[in-house]
Amino acid sequence: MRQITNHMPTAELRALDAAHHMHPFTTNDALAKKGARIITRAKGVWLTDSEGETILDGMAGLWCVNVGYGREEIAEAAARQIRELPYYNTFFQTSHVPAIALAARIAELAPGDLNHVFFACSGSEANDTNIRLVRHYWALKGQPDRSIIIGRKNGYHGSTMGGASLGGMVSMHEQGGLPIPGIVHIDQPHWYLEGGDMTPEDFGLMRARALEEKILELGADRVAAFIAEPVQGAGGVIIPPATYWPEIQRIVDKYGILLIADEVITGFGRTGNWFGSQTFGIRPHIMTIAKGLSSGYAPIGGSVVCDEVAATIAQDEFNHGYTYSGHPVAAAIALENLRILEDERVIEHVRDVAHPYLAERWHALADHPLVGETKLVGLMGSLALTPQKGSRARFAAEAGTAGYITRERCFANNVIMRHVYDRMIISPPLVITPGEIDILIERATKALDEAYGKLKAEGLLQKAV
Ligand code: PXG
Repeated sequence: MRQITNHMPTAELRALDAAHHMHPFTTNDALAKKGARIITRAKGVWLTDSEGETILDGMAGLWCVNVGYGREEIAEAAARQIRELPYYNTFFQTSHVPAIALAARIAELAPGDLNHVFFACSGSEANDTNIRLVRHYWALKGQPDRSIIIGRKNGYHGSTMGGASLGGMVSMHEQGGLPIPGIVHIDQPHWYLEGGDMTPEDFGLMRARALEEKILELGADRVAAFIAEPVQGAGGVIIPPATYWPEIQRIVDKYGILLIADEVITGFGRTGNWFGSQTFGIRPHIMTIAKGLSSGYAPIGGSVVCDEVAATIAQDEFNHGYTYSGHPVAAAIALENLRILEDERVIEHVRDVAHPYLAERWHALADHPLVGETKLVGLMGSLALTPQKGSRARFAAEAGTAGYITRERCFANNVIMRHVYDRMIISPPLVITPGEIDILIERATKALDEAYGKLKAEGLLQKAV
């Protein structure tokens, strides 16, 4: 077998990557011409690429590496578990210690009576589980017609048939025959782009009441559940107005529909509490978890289910599961990750140190000529790029043009900050220090300066009419 290693020339690795590796969410022909940036190792908040450049990872991988890269304790926990029991299933009346311990630990950490965990390998799979789980729940309650699930436009719940259907990404629905039947979407609480002349508070109430309107339109006895992210992540770090979640909670309570909080990004410290539901005062019946559960060190996710729903499901065989549900190595990794989060008081660090410091520096970017607003909760933040300050105007250029140019300047300046259309987003590892935040802001500012210069030179600072 041919050895392909970290020490090969970048060009060779790129050529092999282009020849054989199909990248997710990528125009692979264009990437093949340009060549992927090849990441070879990482430590803390720092990535190293095949050219030896060090890059500050402002996205914690893909919103997941909460404890930072290179944790020896997690490597040891994985190795120990592989030696002891690398795999066994939990289907046929068997169990194993890592799955038991992880489920029990999640039940301790999760709010309210969310005491039961159904394991999956990713957020997408967990949301597919949720679709089947809530529909089966209502069938067992003698209400099989309660099968419709309401999601939100520009929400993100994964990329499987079910996950992408729950999500409201138009570009995903356009491919592959989505959404699947029985899933509908309401408008999102995105005040900056859609709030018009309304105050954020009034707008938040209006967008929450869209749920009530949809329930009444469909008939409450046909609605199984509402699913939403406490803060939309992939949609652009859209933090809803303060009025939004209390009104949503009132509506789901009133009509007795299940509330699924998709905590795949907001879970495990990202918003300054263990879960985003705590930050926003939400009482979900089910939480979707993944990403920060293992800090990305292993693919694992799950549905955290409240007592009543779990008790109902328990009456019957639930014909659902994955070969790797509760995989022992992934579970051992997740347990060690949760131990680190607790023992090193990482969530307290977010709340008391990193968030306050980042908030000061992030919101100062609002003075930049290219920045229309800045938002931050815990350690997830966004800023809107603007062609005209003070106006909340969109760019005349195709949505995402300014964002892409800015992202390219970030990449060139060795800081990872993503763009969602013309919004820039960050979600750094939770262990980031004030000194590293200074470097993040320094590089982001330089990237914004360069992007502003380029947009100006190319006549792209025009607002849409
Ligand atoms: N729910 C939420 C809220 C997510 O953010 C998923 C479910 C799906 O998880 P898996 O593990 O199946 O990917 C996610 C994933 C992006 C981006 O571009 C975001 C995600 C995944 C890939 C890209 O911001 N979030």
